[in-house]
Amino acid sequence: RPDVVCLGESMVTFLPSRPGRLADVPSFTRAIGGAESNVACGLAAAGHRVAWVGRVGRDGFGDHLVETIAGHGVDVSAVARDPHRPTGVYFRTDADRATDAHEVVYYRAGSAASAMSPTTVPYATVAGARILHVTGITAALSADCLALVRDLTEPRPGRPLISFDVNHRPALWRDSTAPEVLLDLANRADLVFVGADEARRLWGLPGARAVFDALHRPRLVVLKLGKGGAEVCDRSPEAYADIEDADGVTHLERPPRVDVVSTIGAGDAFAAGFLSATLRGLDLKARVRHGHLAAAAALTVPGDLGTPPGRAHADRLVALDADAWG
Ligand code: KDG
Repeated sequence: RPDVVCLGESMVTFLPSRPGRLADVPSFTRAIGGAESNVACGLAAAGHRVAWVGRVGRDGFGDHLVETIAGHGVDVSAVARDPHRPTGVYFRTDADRATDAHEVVYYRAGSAASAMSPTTVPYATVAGARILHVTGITAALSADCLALVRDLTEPRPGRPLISFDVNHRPALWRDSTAPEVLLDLANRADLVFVGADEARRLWGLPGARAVFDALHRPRLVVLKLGKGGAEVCDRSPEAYADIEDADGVTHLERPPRVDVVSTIGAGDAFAAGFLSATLRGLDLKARVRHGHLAAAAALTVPGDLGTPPGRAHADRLVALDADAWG
């Protein structure tokens, strides 16, 4: 059985051949995207047994996704093929260097993945894994997909540790329920990843501590601050025993400085690095630093998936003192 199951929609992604408005980009290069399969690929690269659970069309794009993700070492045996609905795709532009603004156009309404439901993905699919990783993207795909995420995150004896990345994609939410729905899902999880911008936009919450205090179930909240690093709040103060400047509850860990090519996929890579170190039982500071290293690899390539340092190399980098980490 896999140690980790990552569930969600993956899409064929079209990356622009040059910067500028979508209206002006003349051609695109095919790549793959999908927040949860990105996390799965990152975990496989770090040497873990991981499965991606999703649904794609019975079409060439579906073949491409399944074959490419399998090629990263991810178990795709539970990926369903839908004979009636297509594989989702999306196009995007390069981000503006100063503002990080970019255009994204999804063609995924009515996609194969949007037909995932508690019936098509029974709990048995994830039972027995150590971690189940899901995101707020799935909640926005359809009522059935939301029901599925709710079902899989129900409190059950012996359920996997639930890792939830809020991943608020405003373009996918057709009504105003995102703040409430995503807060409820975060509250069903054990471990929550959220961007500082998302926490402020969705809930008006200004920091990791504020998010933490607004939730009752998660043991750990990781607030991602982009170039500022990541702030973590943990319910178990002993997790901080080795961190000198920790106040017992909140700790900020800075990232290495890199020349950013594209921020897309960096959050997923961070989650993969963090979860990998979690599976290995590393301390909290090392977990965040492994997240930062994996994110740095994704930040320096145009697509979603970077090539993070191997485990032994990453461990040496993580062990460097604070000067190296800025
Ligand atoms: O996290 C990267 C994802 O945003 C990208 O791969 C596409 O999953 C995606 C989405 O729904 O935005």
